[in-house]
Amino acid sequence: MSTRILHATDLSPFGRQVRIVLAEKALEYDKDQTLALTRDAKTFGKVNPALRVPVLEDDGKTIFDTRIIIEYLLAAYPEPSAPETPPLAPAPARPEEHLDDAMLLAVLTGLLDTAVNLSALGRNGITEEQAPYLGRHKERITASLDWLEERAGPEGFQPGLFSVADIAWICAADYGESRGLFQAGGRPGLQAIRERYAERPSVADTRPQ
Ligand SMILES: N[C@@H](CCC(=O)N[C@@H](CS)C(=O)NCC(=O)O)C(=O)O
Repeated sequence: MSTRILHATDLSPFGRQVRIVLAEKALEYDKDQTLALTRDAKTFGKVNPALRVPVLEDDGKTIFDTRIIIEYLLAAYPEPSAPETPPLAPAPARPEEHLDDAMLLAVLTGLLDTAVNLSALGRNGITEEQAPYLGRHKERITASLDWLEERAGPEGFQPGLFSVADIAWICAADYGESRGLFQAGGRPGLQAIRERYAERPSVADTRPQ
């Protein structure tokens, strides 16, 4: 039994970002969906007050929030593992581009947060007529995609590296498309990032079926 446990559902797009990094680092772990399915806020809240997964247990630490888990994994396990080219980025942001890279990740997180929210409210039967704020959600998705497209270069978001932003985008795009929330098509830069990494084992092996 591994001492590393990833709490998430198999379909969670945030959990998938962590699974891609774990695969890139060839780190073994056990999956546990119990926390994700816990409806009791008191129990869940003791682990993550946001009541959300993913949560990672590693080396005696309990870590929540995707960005923080990935930052932790990159720092705790700096050795490159996957033989693929380009290599996984050593950190979420490049020191010399720290502000721009941090804002990029903020937009990507906001995009996926908004998509997850829209999907959950849709499942609850909430329509835009009942909650006009849903319209704002949709505008935010379009504005985010347009903004990201302007920054998607031919080698992804960080030339020469498989970046955390590339991972966040791939997971958001696959999720958005599978739920019918948005399409990457029509935005060639963003679409090219997905195609570039579609066959990379960490990406292909974690793609929801
Ligand atoms: N900011 C969080 C968001 C995670 C998130 O939204 N997780 C979803 C699953 S993909 C969740 O747990 N949703 C349950 C809920 O909102 O009650 C992160 O980056 O880890």
